[in-house]
Amino acid sequence: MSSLFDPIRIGELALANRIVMAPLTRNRAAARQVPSDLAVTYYAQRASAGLIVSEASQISAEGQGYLDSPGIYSREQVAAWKKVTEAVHARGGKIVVQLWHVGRISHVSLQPGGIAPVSSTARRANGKTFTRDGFAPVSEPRALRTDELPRIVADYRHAARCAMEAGFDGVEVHGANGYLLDQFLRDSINDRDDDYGGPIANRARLLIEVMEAVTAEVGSGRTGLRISPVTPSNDAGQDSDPRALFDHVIDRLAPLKLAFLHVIEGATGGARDIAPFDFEALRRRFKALHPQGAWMVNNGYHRQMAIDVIASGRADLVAFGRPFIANPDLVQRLRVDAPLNPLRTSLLYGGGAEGYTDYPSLEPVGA
Ligand code: 8OZ
Repeated sequence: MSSLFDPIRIGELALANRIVMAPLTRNRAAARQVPSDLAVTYYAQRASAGLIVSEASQISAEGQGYLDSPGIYSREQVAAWKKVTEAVHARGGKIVVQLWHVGRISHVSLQPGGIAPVSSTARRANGKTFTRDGFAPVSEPRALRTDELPRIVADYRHAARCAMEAGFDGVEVHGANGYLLDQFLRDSINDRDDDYGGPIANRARLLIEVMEAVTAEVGSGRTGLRISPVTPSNDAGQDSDPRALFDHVIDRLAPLKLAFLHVIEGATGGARDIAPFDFEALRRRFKALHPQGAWMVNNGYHRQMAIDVIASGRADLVAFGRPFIANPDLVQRLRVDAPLNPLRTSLLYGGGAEGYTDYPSLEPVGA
């Protein structure tokens, strides 16, 4: 029987345990979307995770949708991320960067030149984002032309190359939560009539092209993908047949031999049973077609659920989000069944050290 606390090898990565720090948006980047020195401390404090997936980091200036989220496309960003990866590695941890393009979940004030954000569609999402002037409704997007999509794929590939230069152990492509790739996947959003809209094979095309480009750049054994088959966040609605959609994605990804698939069960940060979906059937299909790939689960796991899901073989890795914000030594606390620090939710997004690097460990870090 496997234990949550046992080491595991996934692709090229040897992990000390099966506990993953989930990607967590914190909106504390400095000017020009450069990770701050506080981020170095924050990630280093959490390096006992078997694997850290960094906060979502935009692949291009156009990919940004929230104030002060970091990027992974400029020299300056790469140099700053290098300090993060070195600090995590110095403490024996592993870290991949999450590659993000928000698509239509953005605001003109966050876009280069103040122009419309891009998407699969020209229809605006019903939602808000956080800008320099506070919360604002997201802007009306411009539908990407077919001939622009190779440039989007190239932007992912460029960001993947930057990730390797920054010393990351790999990358996770953000295919979830109603952002650009999900805006192509779901027929609740994608209203295109070109080769990237309509049937499932067309809606999945951009994601597959992105995964091919990213794996070509960093290697399959260092690449993962995050999906959220039924998460309605960011006005994503529900696809008419998420089972068929994600079966197709899993089938098409098989030749790429990914290191892991990261699956959000239910609504991220919300109910696990938001909409009916047979995650276990998806897992079995993944395992049949991707024998080398790790199945990473996420959303609302507490200690016993995580121990049980690993022991039963229904997952290889468990990603914790909010518990990792409030508990830098979450692995140790889970190991000894210690109480967890409460999360200060008012300090999640933006600001400085408070609510970021000041959560206490059981033992002083480094002791
Ligand atoms: C919370 C706030 C802003 C962005 C996601 C990247 O849901 C996010 C995100 C979460 O995937």
